[in-house]
Amino acid sequence: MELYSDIVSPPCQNVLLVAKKLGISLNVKKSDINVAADVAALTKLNPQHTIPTLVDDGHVVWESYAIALYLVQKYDQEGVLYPQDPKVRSVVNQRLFFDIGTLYKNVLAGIDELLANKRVSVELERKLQKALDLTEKFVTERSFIAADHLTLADIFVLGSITTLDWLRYDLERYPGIRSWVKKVTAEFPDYDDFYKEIREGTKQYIAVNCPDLEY
Ligand SMILES: N[C@@H](CCC(=O)N[C@@H](CS)C(=O)NCC(=O)O)C(=O)O
Repeated sequence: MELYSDIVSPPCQNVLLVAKKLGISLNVKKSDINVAADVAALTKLNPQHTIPTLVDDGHVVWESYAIALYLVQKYDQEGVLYPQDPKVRSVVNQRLFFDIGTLYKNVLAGIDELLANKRVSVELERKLQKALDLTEKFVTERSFIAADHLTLADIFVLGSITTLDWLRYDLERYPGIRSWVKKVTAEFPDYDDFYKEIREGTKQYIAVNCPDLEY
C-alpha cells in the first residue's frame, strides 16, 4: 500500500501512527503540496489533491479519518483500535467527530489567523479554550480518551494537540491532557523519533513557507 504523505501534515501523522499501531508497513511517497509536480501526480489519484491519500492495489482512499477506518476494518479484526461494542464505538466516534469538527478545526483556524494576521483573535482563542476544556474532561473521565485502552480517537486527538506547537500553545492549565499525552505516546516505542521528525519537518516547512512564524 502506498501512502502519499508529508510528515508536516497532521492528518498524515495520524494515519502513520494508526499504521504503526496496526503493524502495517506503508510505502510512503513523499508529497509536497507546494510542489506543482507532486500536486499534479496526486490529482490524478485524488481530485481533492489532499494528503494523506492511500492506494491499496489500485483502490484509492483519502480523508485521514476514512483511511484510518479502512485500515482498521482491514487489519484490526479484533477491534482494538476501533472497538466492536456499539457503546464503546460510539464514544470513539463522538471523539473523532469532535476532533474533526471542533478541536482540530479550531487549531487549524488558529494557525490560519496567525499566518494571516500574526495573531490569534480573542474569539478564536475562546473557541480553542472551550475545545481544550472539553478535551481535558474527556481524557480524565477514562484511562484513555474513549475507552480503557488506546483507540483511534487517542491518535487523532493527539495529532491536534501536537499541532498546537504551531501556536506555541501553553498547556500548563491542562494537567489531564499533559499526562494523557505521555500515556498515549508511550504506546509507540519509537514516538520520540517520530516527534523529532515532525518537529524537524515542520521547522523546515515554516522556514520556507512562513518565515515570519516562530516555531
Ligand atoms: N480532512 C482532510 C484534510 C486533508 C488536508 O487538507 N491536507 C492538507 C495538508 S495538511 C492538504 O493536502 N492540502 C493540499 C490541498 O488542499 O490542496 C483529512 O483529514 O485528510
